[in-house]
Formats: sequence, C-alpha cells, structure tokens
Amino acid sequence: MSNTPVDYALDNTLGIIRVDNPPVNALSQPVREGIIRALEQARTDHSELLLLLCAGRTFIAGADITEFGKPPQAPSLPDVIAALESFPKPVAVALHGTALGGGLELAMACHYRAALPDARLGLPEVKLGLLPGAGGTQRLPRLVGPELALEMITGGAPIRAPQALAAGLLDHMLEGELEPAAVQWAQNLLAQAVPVRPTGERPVPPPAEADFLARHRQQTARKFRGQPAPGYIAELVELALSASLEDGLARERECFLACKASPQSAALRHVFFAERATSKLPDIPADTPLRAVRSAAVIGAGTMGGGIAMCFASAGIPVTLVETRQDYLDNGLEKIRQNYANSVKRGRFTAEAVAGWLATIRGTLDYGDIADVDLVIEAVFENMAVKQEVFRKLDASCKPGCILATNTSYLDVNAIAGATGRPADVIGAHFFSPANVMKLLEVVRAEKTADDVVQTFMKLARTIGKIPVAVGVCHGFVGNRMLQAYGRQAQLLLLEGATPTQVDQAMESWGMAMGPLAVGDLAGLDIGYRSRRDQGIESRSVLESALADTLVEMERLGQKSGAGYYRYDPATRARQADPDVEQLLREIAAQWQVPQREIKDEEIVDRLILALVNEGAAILQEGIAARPSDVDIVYINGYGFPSWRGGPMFHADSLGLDAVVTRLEELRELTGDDCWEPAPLLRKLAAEGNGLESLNGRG
Ligand code: 3H9
Repeated sequence: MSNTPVDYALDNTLGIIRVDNPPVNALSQPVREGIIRALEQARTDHSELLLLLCAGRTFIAGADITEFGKPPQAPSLPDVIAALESFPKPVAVALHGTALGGGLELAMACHYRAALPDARLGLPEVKLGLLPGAGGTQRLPRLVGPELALEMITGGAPIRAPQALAAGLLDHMLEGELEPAAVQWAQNLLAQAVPVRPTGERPVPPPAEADFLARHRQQTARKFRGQPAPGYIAELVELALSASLEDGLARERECFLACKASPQSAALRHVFFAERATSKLPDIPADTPLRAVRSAAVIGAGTMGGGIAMCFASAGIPVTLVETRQDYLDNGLEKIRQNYANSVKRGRFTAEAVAGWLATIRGTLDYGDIADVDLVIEAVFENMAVKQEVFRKLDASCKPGCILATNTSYLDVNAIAGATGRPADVIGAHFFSPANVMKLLEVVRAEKTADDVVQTFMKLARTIGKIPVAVGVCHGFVGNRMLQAYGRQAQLLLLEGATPTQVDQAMESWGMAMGPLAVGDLAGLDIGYRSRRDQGIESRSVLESALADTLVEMERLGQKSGAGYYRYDPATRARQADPDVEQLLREIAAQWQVPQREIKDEEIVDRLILALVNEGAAILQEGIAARPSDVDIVYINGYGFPSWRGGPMFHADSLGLDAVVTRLEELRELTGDDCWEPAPLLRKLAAEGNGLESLNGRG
C-alpha cells in the first residue's frame, strides 16, 4: 500500500487513479489534492482514458464529515468534481460497496460509470441535515429524471446497482473481482474510442407529472418540520429543470453552506458519530477476546421474547424459544410467523428469506434442550422473584461460559445475577418494544459482569441490528429513569392547569415524535399502575400519579380501552380532548390544594426537557452512562426525541449550560420543587465554561 491516499499509474494508454483512504475512502483534503495531482499528470501523459476506482471495502462514502466543523481547505470538492467533468480525456469510474454523498457526486461527474452488482448508490446528506453540496442536486436529475432524484435526495436511502443501471445512473454492470473487471471494461471503452461525455451538458428529462413537486411538498411538510434541508432540496431539483448547470450549482452551494452552518446539521452530525461511539467502552480494551455466539435461546415466548427471537433468527443465529406451557409456546411461535408474514407483505423481506429464518427457530418446554447454547436471553414477566427463579434454572442447565442475559426495564440486575453461581456471566439487555423493530438496546453492566461478556454483547447487538448503549444498574437505567422525571413534570403541569392536549401539542411542536400523555395512552396506563403497586406505592397516594391511578380505576387504560387521557374514535383511533378528564384534573388539584393557573407552552417545553437534562446529568455523574452522547442516543432511539436537536445533552449544550443552570434555578423558585436543584455536574461545567460535549472524548 502506498503512503499517499491517491495513486496514479499508467497501464499502456489507460491511466488508473486509485483512492486508498481507509476505512471508507472519505474525501479528505489529501484525497482531493491527490485526485487533482493525478489529473495534472494525466493531462500531459500518453493516457487516452482514465479509470478511477477505490481500494478497500468501499468506493468513496462521501465527504469527510470530520472536516465540516473546520475551516475549508483547498481544493474544494466542487473544484475537484469540475476538474473531472471538464477533463479533456474520457474518465470512467468503477464503484463497489457504498458510493455515497460526495462519492456519488464525484462519480456522476465522470463520463462513464460501472459498478459491482452489490454496490449501493445514494445521497444520504439529508440525514446529516445537509444537501448534496457538490453537484448532486443538479447532476442526479439529469441522469435519472427529477422524480427519482428528488426521492433519493430527500429520502437519503441508497439504491442498489441493478436499479441504478435501469435508471440510467450506471452504464454497465461489472462481474467478478473489482479491479480486473473494471480494467477490462475500461479497455473496451478505449477500444471503442468513446468520447468525453459531461453529465452537466445533458438536459433534465421532463417529469411524468407536472405537479410532482407540489405533491411532494404537501406530503412531506410534517415529516420534515424543523429541518431546512428538505425544502432547499425540492427548490434545487426544481431549479435543475430550468436553470443552467452553472446557475444550479451556484444556488446549490449557497443552500449547502446555509445547511452546513445550521444547528440542525451540527446536531445530526453529532448523532452520526455518537451512534458509532457507543460501542467504544472507555474501560474495556477494544481487542478484548470475544466469546463465540453461534446459538441462542430466549426464555418466554410473549411479545418481547418473540420479538427478540426474531432479531436472532433474522441475523442468522439459530434460536430456541423456551416456554412453560405448550399453548403459550404455540401462540408465541404463531405470532412470530404472523409478524414475519406482515413484513413480507410490506415488502421488507422476501418470503424465501423469512422461510429460512423461521426454520432456525425451534420451541421447547425443556431447559435440557438449551444445555449447549452460547447465549440465553430471559424475557419473562417483569418480576424479581420470577426472574430469579428462571436464573436458578439457567444456572443449573446451561454450559459453563454461556452468557445469561435478562431483558428487564427496571429491575436490579445485580440481584438477578446473585441468583446464580456465575454472576460474571450475567448481563442485562433492555430491549424496546417491538423488539424486532426498535433499534435501541440498553446493555446493562452489573457489578460482576465480566468484561468479555460486555464486549461480546455490545458486538452481538450490532450483529442483530441494534444500537447498543452500555449502562449501569439503577432503577430504570438511563432511558426509563429519565422518562420518569419527564413524565412527572407532565403530570404536575396538568394539575397546575395545563390540559393533555396542550402538553402534547407543545411537545410535538417542539419536535417530540409524540407527546407524553399520548404515549401513556398508547403504552397502556395499567403498566405504570401495576409497577407502582409492585413497588409498594399505594394507589392515589402520590400527587404525580393521582390522575393516572384514578383513570385506571375508572377502566380508562388508554387506547386499548378507548379512553385514557383522551377519548379515541373507535373507527379512526384519532385522539380527542375529553372534558371529563379536565374536570377530573380540577377535582384532583383541589383535593391536593394545587393552585391552577394559565401555563404557557414555553414553560411546558422547558420543564419537560430540562427535567431530562438534569436527570441525564445526574446519571452521568453517577457513572450510569459513560458519556453524554450515549444519553443522547438512548433518548433519540428509544423515546422519540428529535434527532435534529441532537439529544437532550447536546441540546443542553446548544442552550449553553449557564443558561440551563439559570433556568433550573428559576423553575425551583417558581415551583418550590427541589427536583430543580441543578445537578452538580451542570454547575461545575457551567462554572468552568465547558459544555457536556467536553466529556464525550471527541475532538
Ligand atoms: C457529503 O458527502 C457532503 C457532500 O455532498 C458535499 C461536500 C462539499 N466521514 O459507519 P461505520 C467513519 S456528506 C468521516 O462504522 P459501516 C465512521 O465514523 C457525507 N468519517 O462503518 C467510523 O469511524 P470509527 C455523505 C466517516 O461499514 C468508520 O468510518 N456520506 C465517514 O457500518 C466506519 O464507519 C455519508 O453520510 C465520513 N463520510 O458503514 C455516509 N463515514 O471506526 C456516512 C464513515 O472511528 N457513512 N466514517 O467509529 C455511512 O453511512 C457508513 O459509514 C458507511 C459504512 C455505510 C459508509
């Protein structure tokens, strides 16, 4: 391997530019400069056609995102791309892996494009709060038409090579090994003496339906609220239909720079790195030898257990589902079949793939059948005695070294581990429902969990498609503990004079996927009710659960009973404000002597969000989460927090910790509630003039 990231060599009259910038061949400054140098050399040598390709696992996966917060360094990507498009000799490009963002933009400016069949091509910039800033919005419509271009740029999802070939984004499909196949293809182009063919000189094909942009804007207005990039993208695709390439590129540049400087993009870039950082555990070496996990078992075939079993099966790990009764097992297996069948109907998986996965799931009533598995996940009823009983049986049945995981949302994993003679092998795995869909997985490290068990589980979580976040033991771990503080404020605000509609609308307008009371109704109010009774809290004995307890005792359990905080239209399930609940609130407030007043939306948002921030800071201080960005990832992926706000801890930094501390103190003054005492960590960082970001361990 050469020590510069771009190599140029001649093979007779074929000039080959090879990019080698691991891990994903991002277009860092040395790569951009290397390509310009190679073009300078090729301009005067005896090459007749150039071939550009990449070493390693992928073609260029985009601009180097780490450069975005820094001053620009020449040459810019648009300059490199202009140099390729206007190069006097034909330039061919061969793609493999993921040709994304600036990588695809660069490929689109080359004159001929080929790819291996499993390559994926896309412009995912929108996921970073950006838009393609190096010609993507102008060249993609010229190659594939404005409709598909708009879909690809606003959706951000890549398409596969066969679709790209059919759409006109590729000219040729390569077979076999990348380099020999690409060289062979380039030799053929040479033999045909193909001409230069600048994409920018092509006209944009007219749209099939003239109103496609208006329809698109209407359909996506709600989905993209709060984010500037999607609006600009529609404008730019529209511009591509009428403007010259030059004018289109100039406007694209302006919009790209505006997006790059936006707080939404800074937040989404933070999320990109935060999502990947969760796997890096500060206290466990990355090269810790892992335990092999080739087979798994799940105890309990309920909704959660079934969903977890599907995660393993879909990742190619055979799984045994264990139940106590044949009818429970049969129901559980049937539910799995139905879930898979629905996914096939929706086009998520092929019937063939699903049949293969189903064949790897087997059921049993006998713990003897799981004696040889490498990993067990217990997903029985959320009750300490029941779980400890299961772990005693696992201890007696499973082979030494088997990882024993408990799926719990609140319980003390140390106490569960203590029921076995091998606590080092025990770990918590808090899946979110539906487990086969939700990405988040809280990996709970108990006091005695062995390092290799933690590391193995973190890796395994990625294998089954999850974003794992390592957390410590406390009631509710990271997510549910923060949720409790957040939900408590929602309840207090109701008693102080807000309505469920006002609270939910304030939070939804701010960006939460769903307001807290609507979430409560969706999940079922009986869940919290039961959990409070399990903890020995008497019904209606606590102010912040007085309303919820009363509603449950009136058989208003939420959506499933047609009413909770709201009434639900039986046909449409649309929520409707319920005057009975507002009356009930007035009565409970009077009973508890809570004065009612008019509450502004701003106070609702501040109290709910700052409750998350303050609890998150306490969690960090206690070492329950390793870094603020881990807390952000939990809240974004498990609780509907808007990713374009970066998560609660990133959001606190964007408000400024000084301002956060001041507002917490004001809220303490306003409500007289000690929960608003700023977490010492916030005070300390604010006094130092630092943000929470300083604890993330990234530059
Ligand atoms: C853009 O192109 C703007 C242009 O339109 C205009 C410019 C003027 N930069 O995800 P992985 C790192 S915007 C820097 O774990 P995988 C990543 O952090 C860009 N670093 O691997 C990780 O580091 P670490 C548009 C990057 O195989 C390592 O590479 N492009 C970049 O699961 C491995 O990544 C995108 O948005 C980058 N662009 O997935 C594509 N990409 O090991 C973003 C990755 O230290 N990238 N890294 O944690 C991806 O979607 C995935 O990384 C990819 C590989 C699918 C490529």
